[in-house]
Amino acid sequence: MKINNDFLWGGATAANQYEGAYDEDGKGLAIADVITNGSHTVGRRITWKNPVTGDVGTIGINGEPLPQGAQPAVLEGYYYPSHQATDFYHHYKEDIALMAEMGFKCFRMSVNWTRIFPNGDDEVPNEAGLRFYDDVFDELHKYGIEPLVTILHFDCPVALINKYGGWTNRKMIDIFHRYAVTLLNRYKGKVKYWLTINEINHIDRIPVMAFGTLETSLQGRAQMAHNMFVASSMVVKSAHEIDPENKVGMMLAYKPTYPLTADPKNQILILENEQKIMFYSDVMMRGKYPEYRLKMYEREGIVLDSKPEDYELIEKYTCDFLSFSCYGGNTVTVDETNAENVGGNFTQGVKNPYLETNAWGWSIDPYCLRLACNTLYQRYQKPLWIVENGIGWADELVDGKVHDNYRIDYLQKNIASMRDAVVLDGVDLMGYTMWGCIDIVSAGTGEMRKRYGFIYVDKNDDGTGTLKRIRKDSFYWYKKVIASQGEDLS
Ligand code: BGP
Repeated sequence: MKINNDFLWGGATAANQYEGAYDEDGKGLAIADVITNGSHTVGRRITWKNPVTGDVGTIGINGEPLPQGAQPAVLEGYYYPSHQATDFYHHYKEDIALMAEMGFKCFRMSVNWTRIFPNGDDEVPNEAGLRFYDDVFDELHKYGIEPLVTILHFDCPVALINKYGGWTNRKMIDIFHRYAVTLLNRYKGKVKYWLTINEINHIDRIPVMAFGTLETSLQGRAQMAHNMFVASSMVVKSAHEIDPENKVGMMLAYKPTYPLTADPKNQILILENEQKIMFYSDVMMRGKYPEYRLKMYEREGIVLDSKPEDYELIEKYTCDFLSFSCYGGNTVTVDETNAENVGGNFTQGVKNPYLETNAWGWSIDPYCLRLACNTLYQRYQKPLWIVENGIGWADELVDGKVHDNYRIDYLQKNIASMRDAVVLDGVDLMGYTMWGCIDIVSAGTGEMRKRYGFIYVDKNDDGTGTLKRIRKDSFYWYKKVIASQGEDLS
């Protein structure tokens, strides 16, 4: 079974986890630049300073608000993985050549907002930042690789947090739109696939880390979501006006959810969990707030600061396609008595007795992609794109080689499941970009040892390492998969 010729095979990354050069060539400070390293057991922290009192401190990344008067800041004595990351900024030519060698048809990356507008809302963009991405896109096109660009991936200029409190403020709508239009104009003809906001539903889990906000209450998060919906619709509108070739996608963190037992209460729990996630795609793909969400707002006394034009924009400018991340299924139960908790992509579930997990508790699920593709395609009937899937593993470099057969095994199962969705079920799937195609910093833990790549990067959790790039066994395997259009998974 083969996948169609025009299918976009490739890999995915994000600027805050890959680029480094956090203060070079005029780049401003972003939220990712003030997030410390952590591990599976020790959470990452956001460091802050109160410029008036001089107090300093940290908060967790799971929705804890910043104290009154505190501003995200780089402090002495902490290690910040984004500052160098795996240094795409100085290695992009070498890295893109390796991606081309694997046969990539596309490469998902994000733009660092603060490379373009150091304070988020500067009068003129930073030419050095714009030029860097010009060079990257030119390099990709040299090899016939199509860029897929995420405009906002776990990013927010710190200056905007300090000035406006972040996305709860309606001012962010126009500021973000202006940033996006700058990219759309500058890279017209070079980029035609865009994603507005990475994993927008993480507003509910990590609003400070992912989007930079001071207000994390339910009301605050509802307002953030609304402002982002309006901003994203404005970007869709402008993208189509600037170049009719442009295709703009939304990006959802999605995973199928399984009930641990046949207790119907588990099914209700799943229904409610799905509503929390699909609220975001319902608005961005169907163009209106779903009834279940409006009812919830009514019950909770949530009132949005909105204008009638917002709803017109949301309705008229839905996304062209839906992209999503999916690493494995999530298992839930109302009765947690004998259930073992496991992690996931910023989610928490229980151990599924039928599924293995990696060292970080993420499930290895041979069916998740077929299930996810079908659920989302049936609901929206719009093209889909799997933009994140993969497995984190503490790879070992032995005699200059990495034998990552566990990664090959995971990908064999996942790609077969994706192929079933396309070939057996007829899902309209635009592409597949394996997450972290080259080793980058883990978003969840800030570690280097949680590696996803086909390409190993010699860099350790403490920041040491030569940054040398080394092909893993999976590199040669993926090359074969792409060359055979997904037929040869052996
Ligand atoms: C998603 C993010 C990515 C990425 C991935 C893997 O939530 O969009 O940025 O990091 O998860 O997660 P982690 O790096 O925590 O293993």
